[in-house]
Amino acid sequence: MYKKKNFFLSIYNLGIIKFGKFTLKSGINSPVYIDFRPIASKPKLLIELSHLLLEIVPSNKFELICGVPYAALPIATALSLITNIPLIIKRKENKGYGTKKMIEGIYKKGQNCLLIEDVITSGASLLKTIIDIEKEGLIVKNIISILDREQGGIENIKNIGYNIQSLFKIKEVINILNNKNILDKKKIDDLYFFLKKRKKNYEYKRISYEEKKRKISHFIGKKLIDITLKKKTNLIISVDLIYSEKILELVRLIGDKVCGIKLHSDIISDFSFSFINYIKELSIKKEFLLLEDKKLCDINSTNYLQLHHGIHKILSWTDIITVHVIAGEYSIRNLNIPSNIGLITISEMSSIGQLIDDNYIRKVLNVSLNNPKVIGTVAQRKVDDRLLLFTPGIHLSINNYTHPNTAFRKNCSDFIIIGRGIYKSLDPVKTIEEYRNIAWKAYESGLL
Ligand code: 5BU
Repeated sequence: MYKKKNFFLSIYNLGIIKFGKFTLKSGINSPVYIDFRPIASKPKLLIELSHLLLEIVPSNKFELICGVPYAALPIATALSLITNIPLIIKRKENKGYGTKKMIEGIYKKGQNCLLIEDVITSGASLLKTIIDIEKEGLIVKNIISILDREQGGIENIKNIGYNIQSLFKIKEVINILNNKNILDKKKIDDLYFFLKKRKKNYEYKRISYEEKKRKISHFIGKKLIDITLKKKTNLIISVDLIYSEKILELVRLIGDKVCGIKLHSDIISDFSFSFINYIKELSIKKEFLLLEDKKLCDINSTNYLQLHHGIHKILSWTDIITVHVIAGEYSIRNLNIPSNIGLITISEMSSIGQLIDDNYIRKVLNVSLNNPKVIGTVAQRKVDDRLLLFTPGIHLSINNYTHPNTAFRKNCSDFIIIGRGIYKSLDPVKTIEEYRNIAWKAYESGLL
């Protein structure tokens, strides 16, 4: 214990804990930020840390070592050097060329790999590493995190069957600092308040539609929320059918239960403006908005032409249009979009193997927040509360899809987009009622 305490005080002096207001990778605000990277520059402390880790899991219990990138890499390297046990490296993203391997180094299927994480919060980054390591046929028998923020990450990882231990717990290190009179009372109170407030299993407290309506400024975003609250539905159905009569048939059946109907107008084989008149009429009668999933992605002048010309004339009927902003913020400026039409940017896609990374997402969120035409974004994670969050890739029973509970409670989504789950259902009316109940309850329980 003495060794541990002294070690902690030495690393604390390197500035690994900062107090203030921080937004964590997961989107939540925290009064404390912990960063183990400075230890990389202190070889003696790395060695000391390695010995402490070996007291938790001795070297005869593993054949390989891997650190969750990036902060745990030097720690894992030090452990490898003092034990002479080989290191493997997990990439954050694959190179996109060559072998496309996520794990680098020399290893054989069936080998037992010790995983090191620096700080565990929800366990999400750790889980990504576990998945990539297991894909290579390796076995993860033991995981050590240096510090547990006591926000449910350890339980999350244990719940899915892994043996994980932590060198320090946040409350333990607060005590160490407190006993040395290093922290003032306010900092300690803020920290305890924060730790108490965060729910178990790391589900965020989401904000209500009413509060969100106050945060956003675009008319069409507010209208979508009004419809949602009035009809008590946060479902947008993607009617990806290729004949207009089939689309209308389904929309007549389910229009009452949705806040939006999403179309890909360019897949409709018999697209016509009489179809548009019918669906527009339905959208007024049954009160839902129309979304055209155009995914504009070109330079500004081409985006302009695609919006204002061509056979679909989407600006003449849609309420919302989706856009990729890969061409940058100017690609969606001055497009002469009427004030009653909103844009939804695409920050992240739902497909397995999508090429978007964290940096790109951050940049899209910035572009979105700085363009008054943008009402929200598509993503598979929590984003800024000033944007409406739309989540596709939803299904109640298919594994690769996201469940509405995850979308609303964990990711704080505002609307889920469902396609095949409804239009391929043998009884779409019954199925949509099921989705609607589950999704509404998931939204409401996220508020608690
Ligand atoms: P599904 O049948 O529920 O998988 O249909 C989802 C719809 O949402 C479909 O029209 C896609 O084009 C659309 N989509 C998506 O699935 N994932 C994304 O990331 C984006 C759009 Br953006």
